[in-house]
Amino acid sequence: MGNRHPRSNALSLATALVLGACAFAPAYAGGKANLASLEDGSRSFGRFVVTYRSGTAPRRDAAALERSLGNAASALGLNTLQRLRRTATGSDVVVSPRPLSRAEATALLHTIAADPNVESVENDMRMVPYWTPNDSRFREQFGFGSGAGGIRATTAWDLARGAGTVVAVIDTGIASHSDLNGNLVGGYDFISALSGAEAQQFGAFFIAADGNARDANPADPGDWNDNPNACRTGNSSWHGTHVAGTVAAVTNNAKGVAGTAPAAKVVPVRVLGRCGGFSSDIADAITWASGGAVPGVPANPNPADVINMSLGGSAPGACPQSYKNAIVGAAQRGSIVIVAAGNDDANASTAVNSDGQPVGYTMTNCGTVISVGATTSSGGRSSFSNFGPGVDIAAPGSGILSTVNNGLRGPTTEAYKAYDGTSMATPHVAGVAALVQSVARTPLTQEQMRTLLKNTARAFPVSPGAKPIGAGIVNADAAVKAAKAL
Ligand SMILES: [Ca+2]
Ligand SMILES: [Ca+2]
Ligand SMILES: [Ca+2]
Repeated sequence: MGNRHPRSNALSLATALVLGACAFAPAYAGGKANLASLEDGSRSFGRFVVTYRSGTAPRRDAAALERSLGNAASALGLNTLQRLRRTATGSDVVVSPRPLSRAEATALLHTIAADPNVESVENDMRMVPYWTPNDSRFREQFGFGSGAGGIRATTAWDLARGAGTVVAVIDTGIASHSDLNGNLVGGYDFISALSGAEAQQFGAFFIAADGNARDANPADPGDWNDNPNACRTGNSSWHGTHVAGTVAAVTNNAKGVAGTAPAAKVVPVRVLGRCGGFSSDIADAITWASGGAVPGVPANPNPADVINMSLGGSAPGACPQSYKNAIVGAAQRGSIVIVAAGNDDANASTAVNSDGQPVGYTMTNCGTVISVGATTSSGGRSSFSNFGPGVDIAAPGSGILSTVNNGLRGPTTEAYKAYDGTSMATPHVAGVAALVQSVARTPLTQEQMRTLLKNTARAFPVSPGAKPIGAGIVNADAAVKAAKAL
């Protein structure tokens, strides 16, 4: 909304220049009184900027100026108009003795403009900041800004911040973080117990790592692995905490990072543990997150407007039927399902599996999902990002700062770290979808959301060339404006 202000100022300046050039033009009050300057969102008016023609008495002489202002004031029944100061460019800032209504201010502008010595007069317009949160590390979050790689969230936040929406983050669970906890609600841990044979091989709670099966506590106990026979070894990732922070870190708290949808709530749903997680658990999590019934699990009291899945197969593979069914059900219940395209620099739709079949990557190949590729701070494709016709849209995924934990194994102290991945791109789009739903008169369906996000996407500043990653970079500002216009 603030965009309009500099433009109308530019127009009034142009008008003033034209009038200044036509020194012998007849007095034309309508043109000299900048009535558009009253459109600054104010309910009352009290400060005006008058510019007297160069060389005229009021421009030269304080007493003449006082007379000119005094005449205008008395014509409107005001005691006086006081000059506050002269600006660097020779205009005078004047104040009325009391707040004026729009009609009174309009009359005042006309009256002052009727003085042939006056070149222009306008309301001293109030500019507003494009809301930029005060989070201490916000300036490191290029992904939210208006630069080449940014999603234009800072301008979108003037119109929508996601209030009233819920984003389910189906991931590794959540670590306590003071820059995130305030935006978390509910949650569940869907990692089920291993079978007897599996438990014998890896230990009963190998994947879960929290000492039990499914439970109501989605806390992330860490997903470190030091068993090379099980999967790749490594320290805990705190992946779900990072993703959740990008969706809705506590924002404008003078601390840490901002989130894409600062007023949205995140439901953490734990499905990934040590060495990942099973599709059967993830399918149940999708159903539950969207408000569907899962046997043995209490209903989700916070059904998701948007489901973020920054996860997928580690190699090409056909979409499991359990996913397809769960995703169709989620869409029917009104949840927008947004997934990561994957990080293998491969075609997410046609990459071949070990049998040579062109199956692509799960989740992109799961039908109605909105699949997200990753871009860098300059708006080019992240070198790792999967691509292809199944990728709908892109978002920042290289060097994304968000909330994590310092623990190499279990959780210790909270931290912020920059991660790379389509996992980091996806929550930018999920957050934008939450912004959209928060202002839409009627919540968009999955297909309506896909269409809106693609139609409003920003053209890639750097072409992804032969490795397409969708319609463009998600544009929060344009998406929100389009949603409000529906
Ligand atoms: Ca558990
Ligand atoms: Ca648990
Ligand atoms: Ca913050």
